[in-house]
Amino acid sequence: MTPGVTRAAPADSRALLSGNEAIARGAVEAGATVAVGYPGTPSTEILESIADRTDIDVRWSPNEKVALDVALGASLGGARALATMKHVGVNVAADTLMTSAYTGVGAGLVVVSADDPGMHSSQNEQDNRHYASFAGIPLLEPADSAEAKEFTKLAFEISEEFDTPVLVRTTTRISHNRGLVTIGPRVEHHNIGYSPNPAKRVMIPLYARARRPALLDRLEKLSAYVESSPLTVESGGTESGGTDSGGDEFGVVTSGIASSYVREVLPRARILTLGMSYPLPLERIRSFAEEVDRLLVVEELEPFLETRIRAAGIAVEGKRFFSPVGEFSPDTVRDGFVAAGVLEEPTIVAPGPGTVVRPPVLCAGCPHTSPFMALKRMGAVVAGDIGCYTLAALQPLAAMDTCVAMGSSTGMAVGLAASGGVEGPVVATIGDSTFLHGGIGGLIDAVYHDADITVLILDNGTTAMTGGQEHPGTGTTLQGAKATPVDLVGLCRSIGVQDVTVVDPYDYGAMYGTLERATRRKGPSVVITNRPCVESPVKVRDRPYEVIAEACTACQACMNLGCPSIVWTDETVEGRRKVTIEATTCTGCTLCAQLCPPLAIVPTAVGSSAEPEFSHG
Ligand SMILES: Cc1ncc(C[n+]2csc(CCOP(=O)(O)OP(=O)(O)O)c2C)c(N)n1
Repeated sequence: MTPGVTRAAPADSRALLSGNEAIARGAVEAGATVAVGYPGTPSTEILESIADRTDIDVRWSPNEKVALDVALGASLGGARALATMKHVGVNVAADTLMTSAYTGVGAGLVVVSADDPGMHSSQNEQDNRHYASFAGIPLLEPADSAEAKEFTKLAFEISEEFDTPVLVRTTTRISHNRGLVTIGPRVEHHNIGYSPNPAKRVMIPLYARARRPALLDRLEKLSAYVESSPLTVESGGTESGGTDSGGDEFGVVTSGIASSYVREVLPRARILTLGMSYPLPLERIRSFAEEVDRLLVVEELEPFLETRIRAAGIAVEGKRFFSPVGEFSPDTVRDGFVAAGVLEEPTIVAPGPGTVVRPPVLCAGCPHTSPFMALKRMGAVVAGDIGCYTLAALQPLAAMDTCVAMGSSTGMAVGLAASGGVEGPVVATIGDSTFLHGGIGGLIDAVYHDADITVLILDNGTTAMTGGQEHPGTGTTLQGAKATPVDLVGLCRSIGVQDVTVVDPYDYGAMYGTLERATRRKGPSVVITNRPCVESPVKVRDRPYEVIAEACTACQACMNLGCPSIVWTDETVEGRRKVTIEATTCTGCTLCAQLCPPLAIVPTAVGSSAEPEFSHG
């Protein structure tokens, strides 16, 4: 759990907060009493930063849909509620989101979508502003931490005033950058009580039909609101003559992080920054456009603003100059303005050595390593999933055939087996958090259709990929309470899987043998690994191993593990390099020793200089 920076800061002081911490602070000051989400970069720290508050019920849900369901339920029950997730998480929650626009809210309901342009840590770079227009709900886009806090507070008010969920959309640079934020007091928002209203909340066709015009009517009111809202800010335009003059030659419409880049690159230009970008303040934009010769839109990813502005009959240019692909930076924005002919200086690329690009690898001693070695050796077709173990797609393990969306592995394995076109065993590999998030349905389908697949649940007791969050299988909640852990073996058996085996992934022979037997079986089987993540709070370390240099034949079998603790030496045998082990990072998992044909890898001797301090897990 990340320490609660926002909680520590006294009211009326200033603090340097990340956008995520600022959003959390906004919810705190708005008096939210329920905050719920599912981890996902770049959104995770929002909830973590307020996890130790006693006045807010802060929770991880098994997935984003449940998180939004909980938040909507809490809102209808009279509590201000915050739901947080990464952009792809909104896909999971979309079913609820779309219809929550019909039901409206009780107390304020704010949904945060943290998007990831450039895919730093994601499987796609979808632009979730579209969800606001798709669902018909208002969209706020903060441009820095200070706005992240203020907009979140305002979002609760808009939610209640217009009876709608409000989407606050950030991107990685907003979520993770730090900026000065003025800390205000928490204004307690006492529960407004639950008032039953089935005609508004039971969305059977009869009632839902009446809510659709209500939704459109609300959007009209929001359109009127945004026209005079201080969320739309005009800046620049103080000087005239030449490019970047602040004159009338051109004006820029922008939102979110792109607006910060525009202000950095063209500090004097006329800029209209949209804090609320759905619905759009089209009349404000129209009058702004009339005051300038050319209107440019600078927005990251999709032409969301550009398309709507053009559809309103306003001449505008944007994606011709500013790419819809990847993340912006001041440099790419500068290049766009040069291409548009409003700026003459091209980007100067600073000379320098740059950073060394290292391919990501699984940690030393990661319990996900040996299952993938075994699967590769077996020639299995592996439907992978999303988690640390996705790194097994890369060399040297290179043992994954597909990876699409969280929880998809189980269903995709069923489909691969049903295709009739796959030779060899079909195995779905899925982490414990991901299995509970979205993988169970595919396993139920495997039982239902008696699919010849094996589901390998890589249970490391945490949500490692996003930094080690609790989940329903860990036995603890985000706020540190003890919980009943989901019994994975019992769960799999209860849905009808006959063959469920738990295996130690640090025993390569057992791992291989178990998978081989399970995949030979007709019908679905489940194999569950049982070693905790090496980065878990209780570090699992044993005596480190070392290579007896004289015994090493440079066969390099151990290198197939891709363990970052095993490194080359300069000593060679027939042109092949021998290896050694970094004792400081070796966890003593023993896998390399198990794989070493000449038995050249052994535990360090007690008291040897290579032996760091270690603790038994
Ligand atoms: C819909 C969605 N929500 C959240 C994420 C972020 N995310 C990626 S992997 C992962 C879970 C990883 O945990 P687990 O399955 O236990 O595997 P581990 O990393 O521990 O090996 C999460 C939350 C995502 N990619 N997609």
